[in-house]
Amino acid sequence: MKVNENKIYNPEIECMDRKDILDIQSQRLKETVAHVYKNVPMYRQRMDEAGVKPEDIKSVDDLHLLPFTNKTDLRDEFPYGLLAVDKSEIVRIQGSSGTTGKPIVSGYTQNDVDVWTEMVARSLTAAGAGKDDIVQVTYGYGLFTGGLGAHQGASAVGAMVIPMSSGNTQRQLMMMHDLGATMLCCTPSYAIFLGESLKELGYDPKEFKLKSGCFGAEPWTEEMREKLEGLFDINAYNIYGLTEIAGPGVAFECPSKCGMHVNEDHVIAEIVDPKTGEVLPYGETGELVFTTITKTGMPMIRYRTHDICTLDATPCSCGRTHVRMSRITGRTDDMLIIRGVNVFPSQIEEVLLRISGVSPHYMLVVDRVNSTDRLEVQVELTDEIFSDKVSDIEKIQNAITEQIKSVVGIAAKVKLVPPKTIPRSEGKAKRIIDNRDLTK
Ligand code: DLL
Repeated sequence: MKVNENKIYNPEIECMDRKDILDIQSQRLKETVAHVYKNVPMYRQRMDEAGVKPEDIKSVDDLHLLPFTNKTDLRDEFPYGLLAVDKSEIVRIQGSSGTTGKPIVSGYTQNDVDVWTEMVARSLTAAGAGKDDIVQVTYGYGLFTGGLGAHQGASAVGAMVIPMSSGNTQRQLMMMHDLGATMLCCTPSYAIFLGESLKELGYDPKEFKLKSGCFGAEPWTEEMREKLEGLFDINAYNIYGLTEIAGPGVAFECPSKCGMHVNEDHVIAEIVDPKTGEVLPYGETGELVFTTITKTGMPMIRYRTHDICTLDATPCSCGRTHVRMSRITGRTDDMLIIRGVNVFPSQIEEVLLRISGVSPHYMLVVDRVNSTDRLEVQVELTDEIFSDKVSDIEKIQNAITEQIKSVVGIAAKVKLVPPKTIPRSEGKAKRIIDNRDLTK
């Protein structure tokens, strides 16, 4: 594996004394709270209901007084209700799939794009990128933050960017080989697929110049890291983020590979008990909650990510002082991430309700085959259709497959099953069988 010499993009900030980080956070938190209270009706109303005024927030220690924000708030206020500035100040919209057909969107001012770019630049630098590097961006470009986010960060470090976007494995490998890409940015599962396709397509791994990769947008494991590092002879780093907060780069791994440093001068991370909302001490497992403290367009106050992890503020051997978050080990809601795409069972349900001949009883079965996620949607036929011609049933199958592709954005295998064969549950319906092991 190639050596990574631990370059730091912004050492003054990234290696700052923890006391100074907390001072910066306190100052910026106060400004952000005043900004949203003045400009966003939802935040003002929530704070009024909770009996908290902006003046009550004197430091990070008072953060817990503020009410939480949820994905449903973004949906309810879609698309512009949470903007804290005039729409004319917004220079970009990015999004991800929401709990219904509507995406979750976030508006960015130029300041927000710049802050996000700096976060990704820090991440790519930690993974070894610099001016001499050639960064192949294989995250999707578009509303999804992966492509443009990685692109901006790579440009900021002065690297040469190959803006491939996702898909077309043969072409990805050809460009990587011919242009001599030194860094790959994509989902870990697709990276493994690329690595495995390499030999099948007759390439010799030694002919590639790749030295590292920044992989994220979906949960992955140490086992997958080992596999990736072996396939390409690279260092594989984890990068985390979410649209609501910025995109990739909210947290990133350094060469020590022991947790992801959260960019604490831009966001405050907390871990809370998912049931009670009580703040938990560092080291305990719970739900990750973020508050943005430099975002101006659509600031997020105590945003519940639903991602489960731990935080660690002990010193890191790389010299960076920002708190580290562990790998994501699960979700507190029913969101699945399949090949980097966020999928909610309610989206599938929405599709099924529109198609006649099928019942609303379904099961999502997720497997990881050769490191690639596969989704099978089992759907019950109604009694009336079950006795119909095979060609009619095929039509239904195709319609569901197409609709899932268009609404959810991923290809799923649809399996139609006879009436009353999907187990009924007495309480909350069990809709997901996830056979992937994300704990290792
Ligand atoms: O996935 C942003 C991103 C792009 C991150 C490229 C890293 C690389 P969303 O589409 O809004 O944004 O999905 C956010 O994805 O709440 C996590 O559940 C999951 N996620 C993102 N990164 C990781 C990671 C992008 N490294 C949701 N490990 C988050 C585990 C991740 N889960």
